[in-house]
Amino acid sequence: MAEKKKKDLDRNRSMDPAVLEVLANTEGSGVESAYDRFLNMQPQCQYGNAGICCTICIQGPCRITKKASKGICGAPSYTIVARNLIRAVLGGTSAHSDHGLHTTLVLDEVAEGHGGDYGITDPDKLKRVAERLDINTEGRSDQEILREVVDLAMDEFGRINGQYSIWLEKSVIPERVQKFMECNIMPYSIHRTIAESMAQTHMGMDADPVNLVFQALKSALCDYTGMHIATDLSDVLFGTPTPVVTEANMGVLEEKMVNIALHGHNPVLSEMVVKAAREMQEEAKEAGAEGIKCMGICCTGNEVLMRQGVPPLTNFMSQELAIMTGAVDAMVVDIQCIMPGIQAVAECYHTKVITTIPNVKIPSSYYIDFDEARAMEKAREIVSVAIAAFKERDAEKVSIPQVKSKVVAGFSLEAIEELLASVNPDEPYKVITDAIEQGELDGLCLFAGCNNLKVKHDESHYTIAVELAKNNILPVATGCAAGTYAKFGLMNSDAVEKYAGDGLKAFINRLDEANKDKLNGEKLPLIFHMGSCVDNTRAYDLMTALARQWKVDTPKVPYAASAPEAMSEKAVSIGSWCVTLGMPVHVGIVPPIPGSPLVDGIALQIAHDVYGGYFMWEEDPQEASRKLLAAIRERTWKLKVHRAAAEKYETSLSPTW
Ligand code: NFS
Ligand code: SF4
Repeated sequence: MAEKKKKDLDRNRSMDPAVLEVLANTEGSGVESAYDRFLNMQPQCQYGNAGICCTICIQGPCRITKKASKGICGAPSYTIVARNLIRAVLGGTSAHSDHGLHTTLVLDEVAEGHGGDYGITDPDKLKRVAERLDINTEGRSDQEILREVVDLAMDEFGRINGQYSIWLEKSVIPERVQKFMECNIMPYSIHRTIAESMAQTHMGMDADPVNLVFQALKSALCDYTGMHIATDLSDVLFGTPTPVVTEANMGVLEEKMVNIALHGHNPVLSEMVVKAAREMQEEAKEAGAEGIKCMGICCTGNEVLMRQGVPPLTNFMSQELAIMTGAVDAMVVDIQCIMPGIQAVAECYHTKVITTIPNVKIPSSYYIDFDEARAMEKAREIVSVAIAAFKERDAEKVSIPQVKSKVVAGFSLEAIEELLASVNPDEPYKVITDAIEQGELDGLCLFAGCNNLKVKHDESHYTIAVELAKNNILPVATGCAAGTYAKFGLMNSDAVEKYAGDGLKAFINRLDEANKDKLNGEKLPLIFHMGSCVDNTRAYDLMTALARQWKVDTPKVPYAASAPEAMSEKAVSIGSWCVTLGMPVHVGIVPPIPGSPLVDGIALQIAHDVYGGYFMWEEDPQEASRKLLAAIRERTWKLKVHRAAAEKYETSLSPTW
């Protein structure tokens, strides 16, 4: 049998031993997960895969074939691919900015004095955000500052024209804003851009692929803005993350406790459930449990890990398998990346799936409308359902894989800055730029994104990060990529010993040494967990900080991004703004673009000429590591050459490379 065929038939498509154990335990039980459905779905449609299937009007679907080189309306492949691409970006932009809007609206209530159980947890962050946005903080109360910050945030969604996005302008370096203005992709606001982009892709509207791609990038900048608002305001509401220590993977499930899995993305709900669970330990004991344990899946898991030290249970691909351990009493979900399949799996066990948001319901699930005005009351109701479910648990069906690893997480940009400031209080980021100039580090890489069974679950995340760490690239991670590293023990100091190249090891050891009184005896991890997917903005802020330190535009900073197992529309929009903001971006699943060599060429090459960032598609993790290393090292090399020349001739850095 051809190698590919064998791979396609393998149900055990994961590198995670806990996942393999659950799959083995449930083999033949009839409980179906994504690992089975993926096989049922083969072979997948190659037209869709290449992006050349159009369903934008109901004359379609139109597929580009040898016989039919254009859609019925005459749209060629480049129009179809570009329109599909922009719609994927809009899916991501809408999802992220709706999340940001939700956070904004909660803070709007706080600003009006009706926050209920919500309040300003981090007034210092509020001031930092306000100052960044040029909002006066002198002599004003937190409440007054918050009012103005929230008003501006609301404006970022609804502004019609006359003023370009302020949140975007103030979060990136001026050179980038100038670039966006020159290319006419600087947005007024999120909602306006989403509407104009949807209009642009209606049947019989824009057919020009370049115009469409530029509009996709403008939409992606709105994605960035919505995410930045979400991160900034979540920090104000719940605190800016600082280092925390816990464990990850299915071994965190406790046989004798009420296990609540928090799944989704928005901390507005999960923070409250964590709080309620802490308060309701007695109720759980009355029900015969030893207590209540919360644990996270996907990005709501990352949010409560970063701020509350809640252990990550698993990442996207294996969300159903968590239930198949028989030990999850309730899976509480908010928004995004929630497989509808969890309900059918839960019905084979005692697990209650609790949906909580009006636009995220799953038939037959338990729905508790999470009304923010009564947040704690609702959170307690949710925890009560979990406690009641615990009593129904079937001990025969419980089988918890004893697999877990220690995790040190909580690296917001502020937390990283503090670590660096222990070495250089005046210029913290110089600690990184010096390490790169002196050859200790070769650069940085952000690992982000989802899981996707088109490659083996977790394998690409793992392989590429380890390979880059060996080659002295400082790794940071978010989202389900971070989930992989947490599960596999790459987010603790043992991994530094095992995998870091000599330079990276020396760098981390120096930070450890300078911070030894601050980390409660802990040591720093190999990979720095910067948070959920909206927190990719934290990772980009790090790039901005390095660009400011070097006084160069971001495309000159040796910092790449990689989404080895990308899956969602959100990953498409994040990848697009990373490119627009100047990063080389590796994607390990080829997105539906190559059906138009023209659009593919824009993504892979032309983008580089215009924005400095560009995409690289590469499924093979070893090959991807080589490409990422080459992309980062090229920048490091150029930067060094130009800095040496500027020093020698006593001139400023040439802006033209
Ligand atoms: Ni990002 Fe986080 Fe995970 Fe992918 Fe989904 S949870 S927001 S989209 S699957 S990383
Ligand atoms: Fe076909 Fe054109 Fe309609 Fe798309 S918009 S489905 S290509 S006729």
